[in-house]
Amino acid sequence: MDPLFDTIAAICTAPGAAGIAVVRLSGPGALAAADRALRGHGPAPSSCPSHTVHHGFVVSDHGAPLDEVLLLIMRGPRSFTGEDVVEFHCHGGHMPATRCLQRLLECGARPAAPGEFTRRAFLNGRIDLTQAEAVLDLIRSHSDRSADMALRQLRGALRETLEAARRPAMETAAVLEASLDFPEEDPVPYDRSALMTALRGCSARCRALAASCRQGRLLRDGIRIVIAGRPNAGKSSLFNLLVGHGRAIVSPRAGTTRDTIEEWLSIAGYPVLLIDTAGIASSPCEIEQEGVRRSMDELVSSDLVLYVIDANEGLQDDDQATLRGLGPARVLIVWNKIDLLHDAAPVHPQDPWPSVSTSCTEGSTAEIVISTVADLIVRSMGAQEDGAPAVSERHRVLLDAASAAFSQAADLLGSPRDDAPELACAHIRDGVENLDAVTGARFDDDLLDRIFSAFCIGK
Ligand SMILES: Nc1nc2c(ncn2[C@@H]2O[C@H](COP(=O)(O)OP(=O)(O)OP(=O)(O)O)[C@@H](O)[C@H]2O)c(=O)[nH]1
Ligand SMILES: [Mg+2]
Repeated sequence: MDPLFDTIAAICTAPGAAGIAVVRLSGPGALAAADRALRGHGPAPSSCPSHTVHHGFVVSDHGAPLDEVLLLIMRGPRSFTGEDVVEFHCHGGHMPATRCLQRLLECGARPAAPGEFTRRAFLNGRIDLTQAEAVLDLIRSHSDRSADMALRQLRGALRETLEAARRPAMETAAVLEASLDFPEEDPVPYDRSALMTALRGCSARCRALAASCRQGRLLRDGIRIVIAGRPNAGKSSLFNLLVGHGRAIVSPRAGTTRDTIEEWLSIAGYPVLLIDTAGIASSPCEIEQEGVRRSMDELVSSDLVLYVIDANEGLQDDDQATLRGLGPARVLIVWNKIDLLHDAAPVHPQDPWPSVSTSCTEGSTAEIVISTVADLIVRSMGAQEDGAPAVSERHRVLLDAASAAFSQAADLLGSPRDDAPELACAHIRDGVENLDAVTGARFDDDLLDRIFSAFCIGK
């Protein structure tokens, strides 16, 4: 049977104890399977209108009740996948949903592959590829801003922005093609410089959109902020202060933290993966050496570094050596333990790094650190128009290619070559094809497999 036309089922909710669990069915046999599996009070699901809710029991082949459920019926094409969809709202936890799913598989459905519901929504034209990708971004979002970005993309913001580059490119190609199609007739006059301006505009739009990839990465994957410094500087104390609970062990013994410790948090609405690391110092202990190696790895892949220094000890040669390897733009020096200073907090106007003074044992200064980090994040994200899409790496590659193609087409139109319009057309078509690959107007199975394999089962 064509895999697009069979009926699939999966548990859509996360495993574990919860109020309810949802099992979803999609496909032409969804209502028939529901008819067999449900014993309700009214007519069979297949006789019920779309977008209605029903109460009943999922029952075994012999009529034994397996769970009490609410059933939602959404007939295609007005459903997420575009096909007939039936959702069973079971009791939460592992067993009720598993028993319900098992029964639906006995009644003619097969287990859904990861992302298969969303894949069907795309193949049935309910959403484009950027919207399908946004579903995954939304599920994975760790902060307000990432969720907002995903939701905008889900509502078609990226497709609309792309269309603003695609439309003028298509119009330009149409003008050129009209002049090429009827060479024996009087050539259709056109304004070459206007076409060149339009193409340069398309190229610039694609380039600008591609440049939002860094913001997109930070919003999707989170901003990696690494807390580093010499042993005992108070790194784990700062980590605990920022995450709001005693996640990492703190002790007066130098070398307490060895493994890196990660925790998600949201700062200024941005998703942050905060990472505590082992103190950086030379040590004869193999385990501590491994800890330092891991700290150095984290520094390399970090977006921002909170470099903690005990203000009573000041900046040492070891600190200088570590800091030298990091660009000042992504470092914030945290002068810690200022409660122990006899004099006022030290000022280091000659240091290239921004800094903040704090005491991790006196929670009142935590706000200053958080607001300084928030400023740094906002600055490092760079200016972005409110509501503008922020693209992924997959989109960036295609947008860069489209930008180059439109720019080459414009250059050709400016050249005296006889075949310039023909070649320019080929480049425009190439650019448009790249834009179509972003939205999925053009796709192959490999691309879909790559995108949807990242999804969970049930989405
Ligand atoms: N007085 C004072 N003590 C602090 C402050 N911050 C941390 N400490 C103390 O300093 C000691 C070391 O703190 P940690 O947070 O474990 O330091 P660390 O940098 O993570 O140490 P390692 O994991 O061993 O590298 C602990 O006894 C903390 O209570 C502070 O602001 N003021
Ligand atoms: Mg520590």
